[in-house]
Amino acid sequence: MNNVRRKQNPSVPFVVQSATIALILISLTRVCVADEITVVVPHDLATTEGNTAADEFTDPIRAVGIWFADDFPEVPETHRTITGFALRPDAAADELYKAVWEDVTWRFSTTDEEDLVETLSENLDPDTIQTVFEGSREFSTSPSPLEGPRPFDYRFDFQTPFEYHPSDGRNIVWEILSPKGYDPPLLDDQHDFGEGTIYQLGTLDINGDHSQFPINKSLIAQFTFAPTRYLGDFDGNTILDKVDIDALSTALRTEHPEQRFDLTHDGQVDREDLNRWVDEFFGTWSGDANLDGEFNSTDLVAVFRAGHYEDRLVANSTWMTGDWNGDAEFDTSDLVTAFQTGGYELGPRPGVANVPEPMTSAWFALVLVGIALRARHLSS
Ligand SMILES: [Ca+2]
Ligand SMILES: [Ca+2]
Ligand SMILES: [Ca+2]
Ligand SMILES: [Ca+2]
Repeated sequence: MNNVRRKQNPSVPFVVQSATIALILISLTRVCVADEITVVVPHDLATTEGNTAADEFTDPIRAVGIWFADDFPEVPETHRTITGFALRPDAAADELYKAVWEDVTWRFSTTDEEDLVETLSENLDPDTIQTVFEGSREFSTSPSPLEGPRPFDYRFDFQTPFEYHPSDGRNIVWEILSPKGYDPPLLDDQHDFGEGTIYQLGTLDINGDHSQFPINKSLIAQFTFAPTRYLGDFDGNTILDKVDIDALSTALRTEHPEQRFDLTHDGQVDREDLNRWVDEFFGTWSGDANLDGEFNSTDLVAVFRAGHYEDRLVANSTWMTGDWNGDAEFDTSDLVTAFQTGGYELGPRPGVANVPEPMTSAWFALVLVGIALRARHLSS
């Protein structure tokens, strides 16, 4: 299973060896986090102290809350990815806080509803629900400033980003599952909305579904929005690279793939998702094996040098060794995919408004012949 790579052929011409070395050196990545932005919800309480939410739970707890699309300030259309949020300790929390929450799960979804209903599960939309964090997390808070509200330092950084844009008009619903309970600091929340509405609710029975404590206040939160391409960072290392696209390709071939690989949000993980990663998130062409942002002869030399073209090893190929349609093989269908996309020797991918026409079939046939000849030369 692990030894699928072929041995290096010592008779490969020096020029190809150099190209292979160059491939390794110039492989690029896309950094995702450089232009994150943060926004406070509700925005009119960004610099104003709210009420006090005094809750302590040392029993198992399951809790749900809501934030409203209308309460978000303007967020650029290019930033549709929430990478985390932070809560603000209340000004009355005069002690520094430090604690570890063990084995917690946070889930996000969206809703068209104006408030919550007391059956917890009915608030989470099965079409949009996504686990954004699972595991243990340490929290600590900073000393209070002399004036004004405290910093947003009660941070919930996501492992899996959540695609959301307030201009779509849907509200956010979040859920926390904590089998060991937790002991938060006093949190700053927004003003009372009055009786009869529910903006947070929970139960001390983690498997239970009926609310024991509905609350008509919502927490003040600071959200972090990253560029949308952050959705394609599957290993969470803040860069897009071959690890991410290979993870997506593997998901394509998995019977029950994780929902985070559904980049088009259509309920399926398929070639459309691969295309979105390549075209929109990484911003390159199908065929760009070394992910340097261009599809050119360097990529073809590299993939034929790797020697996976129509080899007899099953499911042994990756993006860098010529599998550009996600079936784990490098064969003619990958070349068809890449050349029909039409990026060969066009340089870096332009903006989506300026996508060139696919290559004509005659020119395409000529290129394929050239590739076949080169493949034969390299393998001889
Ligand atoms: Ca990554
Ligand atoms: Ca999809
Ligand atoms: Ca390339
Ligand atoms: Ca393939």
